[in-house]
Amino acid sequence: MYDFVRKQDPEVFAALEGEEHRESEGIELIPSENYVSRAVREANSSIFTNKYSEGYPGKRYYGGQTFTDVVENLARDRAKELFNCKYVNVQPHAGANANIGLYFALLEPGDTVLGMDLSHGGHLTHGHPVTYLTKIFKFVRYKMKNVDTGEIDYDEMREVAKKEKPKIVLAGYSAYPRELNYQKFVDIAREVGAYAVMDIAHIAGLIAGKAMKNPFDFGFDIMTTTTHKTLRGPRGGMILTRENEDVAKKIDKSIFPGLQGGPLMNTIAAKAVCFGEALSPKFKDYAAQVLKNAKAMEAVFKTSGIRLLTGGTDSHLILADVFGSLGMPGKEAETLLDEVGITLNKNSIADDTRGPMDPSGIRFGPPAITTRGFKEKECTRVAEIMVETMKNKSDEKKLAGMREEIREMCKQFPIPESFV
Ligand code: DSN
Repeated sequence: MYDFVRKQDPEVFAALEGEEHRESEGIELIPSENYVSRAVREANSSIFTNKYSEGYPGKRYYGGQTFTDVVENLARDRAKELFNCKYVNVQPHAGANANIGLYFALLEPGDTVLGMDLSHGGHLTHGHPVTYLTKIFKFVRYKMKNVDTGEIDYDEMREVAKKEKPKIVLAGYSAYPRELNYQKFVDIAREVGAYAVMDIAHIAGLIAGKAMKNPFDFGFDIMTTTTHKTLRGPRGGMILTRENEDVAKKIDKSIFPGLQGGPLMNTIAAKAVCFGEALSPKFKDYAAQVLKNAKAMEAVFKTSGIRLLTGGTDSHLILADVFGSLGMPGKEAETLLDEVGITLNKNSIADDTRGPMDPSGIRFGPPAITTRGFKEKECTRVAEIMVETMKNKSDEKKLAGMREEIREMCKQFPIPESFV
């Protein structure tokens, strides 16, 4: 593999090889990461990277679009089938671009978005003060009513919506482990005349695989997403519109020419391949297994007395208060687990008293190891190793044993090349 890079650029080749080894010899638990198939990788590194294709199928600004139109139409048709909607824009380069493009499609400067409080699981692009978005739009918040059950305070959400008159009621999160009550979101949005939007980036694969509910079934108007998390596609974004053609047109204009230039046609080809895989029956098995594996990991942490935010998980994601339970800051846990071959991320927990670079929690989940073929038994063992590692941080011999066990598990479950 990488024959041409090897011959031409040994320094980049060394980094590529290093990453190949790192990914195959370690346990990947960052819940927003995954392994893509070789077919997705081939399409993503394909000849389409040569092509400019500003515009949309049938309406491009440059010639030579016979094959770009084919792949973009395939990606669009498959995405619509997967998520059961009428319109889709597959051009956003990232989830952030999808959200930013959407705001500019639907809002005027000064308009308001009602979204999840960032310390309770929301995302930077849902209006974190460090983003430029807050210079243009107003972001107001709802929170969990009870951080130990994850119940959202829908009464507060309704009150804030009535007072602030948002144009978008935004659901979605990057660090919240529970299924939402979509009907309540839609009802509140309708009551105040707002669009109901869900950022499904984390759970897109679980919705596509029918393991979690589809917000469109409850009347959500728009969904934004990334394509590389549980959906197991190339790094990129997408905006889906349930049925409103006017809105879909505004979104298309907003993404191009409003926000982006030439679409990444190689990535769009890879999105088409990924969506084809997600339509296959095996994808449903994968999505269902992700949830079972997360439950197996949840059980180990609960038995070990480690506090889980929201009390557990309904999805692929677990947030553990390791500082509160073990006196170990999230950063230390991240580094320690990395040393035994387990990659996850430190994460703020709701109302964290520690700072974001050294927070109280860790966030982890099984999407990538599920792709690798791990079932409940292996996930239980991985969670046990995590807990044992954190509880025996100074026992070098024990830690070396854990590292060896992780290496062996990875050998037994090589990263698959194909999922269909
Ligand atoms: N960085 C992503 C995540 O890990 O959740 C969100 O953008």
